[in-house]
Amino acid sequence: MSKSMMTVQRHILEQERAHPQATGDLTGLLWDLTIAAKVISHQVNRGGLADIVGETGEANVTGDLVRRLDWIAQDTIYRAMDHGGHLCVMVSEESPDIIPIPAKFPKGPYVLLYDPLDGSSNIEANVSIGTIFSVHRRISSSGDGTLGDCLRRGSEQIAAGYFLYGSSTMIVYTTGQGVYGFTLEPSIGEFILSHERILTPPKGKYYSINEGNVAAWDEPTRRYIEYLKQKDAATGRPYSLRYIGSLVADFHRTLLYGGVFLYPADCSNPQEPKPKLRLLYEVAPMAFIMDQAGGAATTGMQNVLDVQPISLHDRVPVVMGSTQDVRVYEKFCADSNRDPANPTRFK
Ligand code: AHM
Ligand code: MG
Repeated sequence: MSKSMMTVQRHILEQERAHPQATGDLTGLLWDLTIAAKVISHQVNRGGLADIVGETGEANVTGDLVRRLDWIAQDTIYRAMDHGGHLCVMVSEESPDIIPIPAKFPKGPYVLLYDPLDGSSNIEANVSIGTIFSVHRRISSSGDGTLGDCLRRGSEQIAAGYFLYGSSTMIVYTTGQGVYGFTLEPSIGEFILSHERILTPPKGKYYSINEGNVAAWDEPTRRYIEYLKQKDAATGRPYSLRYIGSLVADFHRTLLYGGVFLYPADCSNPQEPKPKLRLLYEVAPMAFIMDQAGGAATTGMQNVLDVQPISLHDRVPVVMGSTQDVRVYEKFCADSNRDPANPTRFK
């Protein structure tokens, strides 16, 4: 098969073959996920037509309004993943607790953590949204997966990726052997390799942040963004701002073009900084992908991949993208009075 016609299924299989001890479970679970994503993509594309857009009125675990497409995405992934025998437990943004595998189905060696439809506040404006996933190998020995199987550092991830429902539908994923992107060819319903071995430029020209929150930023973030607005020595121009407000879309652009994506904590009350993005199924998988593409991801004081979650829906500040740009941000933080013992707290 020529490279231009490499399907994601074939690619996942070939990546797993590089590990002679592999059981096929990871391949199976990623295949199942691509099927769920095709269903979600179909529903998202119909968003403006079908009566599926709008709020259900219920609040999800993190207090957001659950939109009907979120619920459809959640249900689609759950039903695609619960019976394959590859998983022992799941975690979703839409569910407060761990999601067990039903007793009637076999349990497998992996844990799946996911955000079924991130960026859903953009749905009605036809803006790109996405599904984010993270895979860990279980640490419990057998039977039902446990909370301990889920509360893991990003550095332990076996695989991570996202589906982007944009002008085309894509999957970008890594199993720790580089980052690859595949675009859905709707006429045949297959994801075809379109982005071979993605590498983020070491330094970028763009920054991506919700600048409306400037009054709530911590001081190093404020100084860093001011710095990016000065004339850059390499280009003779300041960095340009690009912000969609949809993590998968903002991350995807940053991954391909370089630069930095930032979501700092809200420090309106400096005693109680409030990050927004969730570690386990939003930030950690993106950090793994960025790392595999040669970029970096930091909380300001710590590599995102080293952060130990305390609970399922923990949130962390994050700055990720081109390594040189992230290192400069870290320098701004190191020069400030942040408490290194607790990177989400500020003195
Ligand atoms: P969600 O999980 O409720 O969709 O929220 C996460 C989204 C991200 O996609 C995006 O990066 C961020 O929230 C945008 O937040 P803001 O509107 O505060 O800029
Ligand atoms: Mg989300």
